[in-house]
Amino acid sequence: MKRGGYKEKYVTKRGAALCIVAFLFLAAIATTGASVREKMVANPPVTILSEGFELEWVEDSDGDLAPEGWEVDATNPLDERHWSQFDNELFPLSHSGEYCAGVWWSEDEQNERLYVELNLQSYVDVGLEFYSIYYWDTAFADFRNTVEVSLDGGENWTIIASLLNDEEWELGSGGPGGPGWNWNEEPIQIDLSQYAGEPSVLLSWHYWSENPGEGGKAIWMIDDVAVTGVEDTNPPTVNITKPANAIYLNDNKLLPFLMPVVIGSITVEVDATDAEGSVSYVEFYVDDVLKSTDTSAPYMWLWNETAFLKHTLKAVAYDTAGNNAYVELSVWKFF
Ligand SMILES: [Ca+2]
Ligand SMILES: [Ca+2]
Ligand SMILES: [Ca+2]
Repeated sequence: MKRGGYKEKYVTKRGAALCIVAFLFLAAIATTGASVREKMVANPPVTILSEGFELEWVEDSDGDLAPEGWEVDATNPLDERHWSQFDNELFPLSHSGEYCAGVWWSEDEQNERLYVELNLQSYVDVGLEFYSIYYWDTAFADFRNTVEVSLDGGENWTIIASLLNDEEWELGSGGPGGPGWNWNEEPIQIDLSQYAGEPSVLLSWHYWSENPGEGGKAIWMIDDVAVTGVEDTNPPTVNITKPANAIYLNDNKLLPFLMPVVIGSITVEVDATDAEGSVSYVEFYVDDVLKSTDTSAPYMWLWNETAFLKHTLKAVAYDTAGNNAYVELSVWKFF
């Protein structure tokens, strides 16, 4: 009887285990997981900013005259030694039209900035082009004509081109200015792609000296500023890498299985990449209820809520342009 009792118990346990396995097998047939992908579309470049300085300048946020929507930061005591609108009636300095933007030199301090805000959130392959008049001869060692970028609203600026100091920009044969001048002969072309995806990029033309208190040594004119970019319309690619088709016990993979079976808590891991643009964040859902958002790779969420039976795990990846893609996975969860 003793032996029979043991056997009976054993059979019952084995039967129950078989039942669960059979149940899971049947469930596996109904389980689907699919990654939604769209075909990559290559878009032509579009104009993000175009400025020929032909319209009358208006007051900026603190009363300086600037092109509409632009800002001028001024140091020199004289308004006409700040960045200003230059008329060809004085001297033909524009690249096209009647006007350009420029700074005239002064004996007094000049730390003169002209800048505009760009929203590059939806773009990739961003490029800047403008025409310019400047004296690149190395005689003025301390003097700077720099193109700069700020990502923190103007607190910190990064020089992306130093026209008087980088050999790369020793352009032009002089025009009416003579040798050492670039006189609107070739466009200045600067790649801004490293700032693609950024919602607020300040782009500045900065006329200044390494010696505080000094004025500039030569005029600097710019015209026909153009910023172009390619619109990112391609969503990221997203995959749930954990849980995979396996049985997990308290976040540890026990053995491969036909589908994900999770006993206890699990760290859900998602791989999200973007062939065009960059991934901004990943959302984690269980049965269409948002559980967590991760803004930096590796994208993870600890699913430690008690749950039983079949649930739909969904990960949605967004790029900086707002394009998104999702992947769904049926997961059997116990405890
Ligand atoms: Ca112009
Ligand atoms: Ca101002
Ligand atoms: Ca994208």
